[in-house]
Amino acid sequence: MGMDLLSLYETMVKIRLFDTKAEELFLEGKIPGFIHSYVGEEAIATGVSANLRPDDYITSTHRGHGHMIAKGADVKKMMAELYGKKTGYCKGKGGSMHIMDFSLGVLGANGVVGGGIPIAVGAGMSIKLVKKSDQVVVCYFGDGASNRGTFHEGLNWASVYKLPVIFVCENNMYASTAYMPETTSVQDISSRAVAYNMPGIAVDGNDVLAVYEAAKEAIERARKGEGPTLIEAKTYRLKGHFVGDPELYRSKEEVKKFWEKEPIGRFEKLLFEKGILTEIKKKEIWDKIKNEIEEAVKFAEKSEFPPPEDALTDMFIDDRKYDY
Ligand SMILES: Cc1ncc(C[n+]2csc(CCOP(=O)(O)OP(=O)(O)O)c2C)c(N)n1
Repeated sequence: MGMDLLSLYETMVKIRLFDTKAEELFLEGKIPGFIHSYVGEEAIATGVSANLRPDDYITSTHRGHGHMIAKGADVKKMMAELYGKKTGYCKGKGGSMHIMDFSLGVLGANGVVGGGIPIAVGAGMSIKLVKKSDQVVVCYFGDGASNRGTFHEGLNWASVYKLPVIFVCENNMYASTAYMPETTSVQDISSRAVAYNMPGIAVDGNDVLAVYEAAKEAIERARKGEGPTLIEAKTYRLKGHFVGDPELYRSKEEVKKFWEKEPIGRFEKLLFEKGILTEIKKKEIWDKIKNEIEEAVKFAEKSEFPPPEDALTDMFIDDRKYDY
């Protein structure tokens, strides 16, 4: 991708509008399962992905729509997947939390907290030992996941083998109802990198350019074979843990305070100051993307559900054909 400021802005707006629409559709009862909104965290996936090549990999989480969109996903196929339709990325059998597409380098979103970490480390091993290429893997996870064993084991392994993995902790201050300072032994999750002998960088996760710069450096190191980095992007979860969350664990005032720091409005201000964005251009961009999302909804609604007899297809692979 690269750092074209307007394209960073467009990506953030697309993520915002996709998740805002998904929330609306879920509340109307059109989408089954769960929706975990990425609203407020758009700068992270956008800033990171702008440094990635199409052949680089990512692993994602239950809050992964933004990761997919930033990696270049088609919102039509994403929306169809949320609806559980045959035309979706996983033929409707993955849903919001399990979208994947190997052709985009998306090794999977994951409903298991911290579940993407060993997958990313495994992909790092394959790049280093089998493919011997300069691809990298970005591994997204939350502050809650950084308290799981997979995080500690994964970082240790990646460091020992100097794997090209960039661990991106999206610290949005909450792990469902748990407030991060009450559940986590350190103030900065990035400081945990010391224990695994890798650089640890804390960055303002609501500043897309700061994220871009931190990711650029980490990705360049990884491509050169200098090993993994832990980036902690400090942000805030502006919506409930899932759509429908009564949010009894935090005050409305706290949420309101963080809305004032949300990443899109903040970046917009800079773009206006630089004369890159005007009111007309802004409206044009929002209208274009709104239209794209509306088209995606129409596509999803028109598509068919997978037939019941397909329930067990695509669930398992015949691994006898692989030579390990
Ligand atoms: C192994 C595991 N434990 C618990 C859960 C239930 N759960 C789902 S999301 C979540 C919180 C995750 O918090 P965090 O990693 O900070 O990500 P965030 O939701 O803030 O993006 C929990 C505990 C789960 N899905 N998997």
